[in-house]
Amino acid sequence: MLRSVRKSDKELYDIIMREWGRQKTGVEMIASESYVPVEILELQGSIFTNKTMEGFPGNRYHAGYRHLDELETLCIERAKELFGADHASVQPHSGSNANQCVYAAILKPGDRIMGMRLDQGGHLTHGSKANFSGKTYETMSYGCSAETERIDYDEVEKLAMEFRPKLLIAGASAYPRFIDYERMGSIAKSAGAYFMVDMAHVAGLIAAGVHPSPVPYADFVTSTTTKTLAGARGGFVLCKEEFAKKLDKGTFPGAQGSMHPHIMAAKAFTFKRALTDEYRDTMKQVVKNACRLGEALTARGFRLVTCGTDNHLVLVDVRPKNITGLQLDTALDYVGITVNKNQIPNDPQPPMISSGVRIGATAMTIKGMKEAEMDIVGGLINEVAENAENMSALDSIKERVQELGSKFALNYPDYYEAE
Ligand code: DSN
Repeated sequence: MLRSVRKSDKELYDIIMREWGRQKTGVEMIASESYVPVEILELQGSIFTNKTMEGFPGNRYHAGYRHLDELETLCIERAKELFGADHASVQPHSGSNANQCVYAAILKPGDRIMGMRLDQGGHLTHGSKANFSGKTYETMSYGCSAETERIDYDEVEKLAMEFRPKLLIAGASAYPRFIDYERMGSIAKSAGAYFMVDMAHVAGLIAAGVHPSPVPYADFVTSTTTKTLAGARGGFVLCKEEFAKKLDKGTFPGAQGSMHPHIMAAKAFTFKRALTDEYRDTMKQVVKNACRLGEALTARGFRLVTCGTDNHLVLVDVRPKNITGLQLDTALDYVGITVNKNQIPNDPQPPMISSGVRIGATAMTIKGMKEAEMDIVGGLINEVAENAENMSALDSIKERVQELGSKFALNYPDYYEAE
């Protein structure tokens, strides 16, 4: 793989090889990242890249659709089987696009939507003023209780009954706890709203049965196939049968044009693989590892938002170490541990500085780390936090991170190595 690029565009080839070096032995702990199996890399580069197509199986706008119809039908069936859904749209290019497809299906500009506040763990596309969702729709946001740092469902209910959104959205990018989808669904019903769950972060945990599923309660469920699903870089939407036609229309021509069939093939592989025992065991280990990492950090004086986690990530208040999220994220990146700065609920710092970091266990669990390594990583993170401006200490920690990362190196047999 990449043999041709190496010959025809060395500059580009070299960038990819430098990134390969970083990924191969780095300690990757960004909560939205994972490592895909080599089949995903192959499928995303397949000859389906060449095909342009609009419409849906059996109803296309371009000729030459017979094999693409087979592919899309297979992908839809696999998504439905994995999540127990009535209907699936597998054309969305990303999680943001998946949300846009739902909005296009059921909303008009100016309609009201209500989602979780970005600075409390929500997502840009759930109504942030910086995003199309906050510019196109009238928005109201809910957040977490100041005391428990968990979603304040009573407040959600009060706000929803006052604001009467047309769409209530659950789902988050930086929330370490289960979300009560049943309660949110019943609030949406009382308020006369559609109910959408953006499960992008936890979709793999849901597929593996280690996290409650929103499918029985939500009218629409959106997701990426990356993150904990650890597959294609794309999106999809599930819905109840009664909304199938609306969703398809919202996807095309509502929000998107032609599809990306090469990515659709990789999505189909992602859904099949998520049914295997090996994948389920990995997801179980992801949650165990996130819990152990949280314990390791707490034991060393960090404070965890909500005091722990139910899923693949911990949200860490770094103020007990007298540093900011930005300082810790930068120092960790220097030693080879990749996380992201993240605001914590009611954060006094702006987003680009933040009082916290978000740390995910998915990628390193896929590389084979278990609880014992989470203890080691917790210790290394603490050493970095306590020596964030001491370059000689950071250089020595970097050597130990490289040694640890090398023991869990990424392995794509006959892929890059075969050059
Ligand atoms: N939503 C962003 C994140 O969680 O990192 C990107 O997927």
